[in-house]
This record gives sequence, C-alpha cells and structure tokens, in this order.
Amino acid sequence: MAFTLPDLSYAHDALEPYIDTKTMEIHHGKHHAGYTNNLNNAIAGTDLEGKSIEDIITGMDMNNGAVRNNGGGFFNHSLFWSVMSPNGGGQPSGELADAINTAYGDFDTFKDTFSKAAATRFGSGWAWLCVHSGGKVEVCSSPNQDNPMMPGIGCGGRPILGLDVWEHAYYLNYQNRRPDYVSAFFNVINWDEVSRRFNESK
Ligand code: MN3
Repeated sequence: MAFTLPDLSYAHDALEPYIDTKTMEIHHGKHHAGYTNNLNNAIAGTDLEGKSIEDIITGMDMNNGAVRNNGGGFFNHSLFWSVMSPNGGGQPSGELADAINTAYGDFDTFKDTFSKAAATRFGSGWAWLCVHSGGKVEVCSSPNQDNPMMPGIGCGGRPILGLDVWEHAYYLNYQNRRPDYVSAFFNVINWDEVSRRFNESK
C-alpha cells in the first residue's frame, strides 16, 4: 500500500497573488510528487511498508536519511496544502484563539513570533505552530524536511500549521524576499482547518 500524492482542494492559481501559479504547479506536481515516490522507494520491502505516515514519523530512525527526508517531505507538504485556502486569512476563533492568546498574549504577538521563526530559519526548513497534549500551543522551526513529531526535533507536540520556507516555495515570485512571502502566507491561512487539527490533537 504505497503513499499517493494528495490532490489539492483548490486550483493551482487559487492562491494568487500570494502564492503564484507556477510555484504551486512545480511545488505540488514535482517536489511533493518526488518526496512521495522517493518515500515509497525507501520503505519498499522494509518493515515500514504498510505503516501510517504518522507512525513512520514519530518512530523515525533519524539516521535513516532517505526515510527522514522523504517521509518528512511527504507529511509536511500534505499538511501545508491543507492549511491554505483561497478563502483563508483573518484570525482563528474559538478554543484555538484562546490557546494562542494564552501562549502569546494576542494574535499579533503570535504572528510576529511565527514570522520571526520562519524568517530566521537559516537555509531550508519549516516554521510550525504545534499543540501539546493538554492544549498548549507553541511556535518553533525545524531544518530541511524534519518536523516536530520526529524524535528530538523542534518544540515537539503535533504540528497544526506549517510554513515551507525552502527557496523552492517562494523564489519564483519573491526571490530573496522571504519576509514578504511569510507576510503573504497570512492571507491564505485556512484557520478552520488549523482549528480542526487543534481540536483533534489537543
Ligand atoms: Mn516544499
């Protein structure tokens, strides 16, 4: 039972002007597809074959570079597409808003903290909002395709919002202006989906 590239729930041009069509086509159709194929090749014939991606990631042998990079790449991008929407933006509400306010005081302080984590991640990686059991939320970042469900990575907990800050995620449209890309991301965040993940994982 091999992993398959998930379809987007919106068109490649739906996140314009914040994320451009060409980037979406290449990012989903080439990069994510590549991680998916390489993950399948890396686990074929091993005892990881048939396990869920969550089980593979939480039980990751961090010395297994092929599974670490491609399993992370498969999971991280699947999360990334789902937490964006052409109808996104604004602010969270309900229990997620309460948890953010408890941790950071207010939404703007959370936004600054998340944006700083994304902007200062050196080289390639991800910025995350994670939820710990009990409902405490925390911002962190991780290098390459690692994520906080892997042993010893980032803030731990379960990622409910992720932002890809690899250059392939923004360079066509933003070139070296990563902070502009990070700022634009807030216009497409699907807070309904982030809240759903928060409620599922808290
Ligand atoms: Mn990417």
